Amino acid sequence: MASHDPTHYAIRPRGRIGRVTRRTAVVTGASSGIGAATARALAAEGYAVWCAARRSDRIEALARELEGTAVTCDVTSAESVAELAASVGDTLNVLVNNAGGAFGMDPVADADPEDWRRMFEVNVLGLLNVTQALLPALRAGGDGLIVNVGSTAGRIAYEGGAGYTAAKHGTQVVSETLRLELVGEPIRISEIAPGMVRTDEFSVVRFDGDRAKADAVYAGVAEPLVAEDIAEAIAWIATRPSHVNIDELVIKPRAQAAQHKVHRE
Ligand code: 8X3
Repeated sequence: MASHDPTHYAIRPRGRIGRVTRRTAVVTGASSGIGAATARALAAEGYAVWCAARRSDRIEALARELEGTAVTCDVTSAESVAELAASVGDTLNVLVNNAGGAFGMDPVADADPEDWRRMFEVNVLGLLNVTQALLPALRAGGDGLIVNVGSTAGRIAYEGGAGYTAAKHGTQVVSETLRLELVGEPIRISEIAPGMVRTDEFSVVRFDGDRAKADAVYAGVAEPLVAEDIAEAIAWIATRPSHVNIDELVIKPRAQAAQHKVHRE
């Protein structure tokens, strides 16, 4: 995907390669799935990408591939996030708050509060930590963009999903609030809300490694979305001209008309 504006990358340069300037991006949760695909998509658009995640081996391999920077980072740890901010330095153009996840699928009556705590920590408090730490650099960059990876789960409720849907509603509300609070500053706020995306880990993690339960989520669905579908949309958001704020983008596979209305063959 090419930028439609050849001057786009030249705004508030941070790094220089010869005479060419590069815009900068941070992607959290970059070790797999939507995060890794987004890091690749932004690098393909010419961004210098900081790949942040807990699993060092994965992000180091990705950073080598993209000629980016790997930062081992747990978004739920303030110290870890401070190290990410120190690595990024004084200016930043794009922050993709992608780190997140679902743990468990129990009804409210039986849910494990520890699962809920982890979901709130990574999907909401982690997003807060990283956003607070990198806002000064986004401001200083003069042309900042925050893309929060939410979910259709941040728009609706479904049985067994309350912990995750509550957390992703949190992602949505924080995005909306930030847009209000930062208006007038050179920072755009977008939220992308994917529906059914088949990645290597999301459902396997949700069901604590139970592959059969994870596979059942996608059973008979001809073409669930893949991570690259979401990554391309994020790269598109990032390459709009600076005055264009894509507030929110809900993306579902054609087979998913609504959360409960999924065509299975
Ligand atoms: C993932 C979408 O349907 O599993 O964010 O809640 S769903």
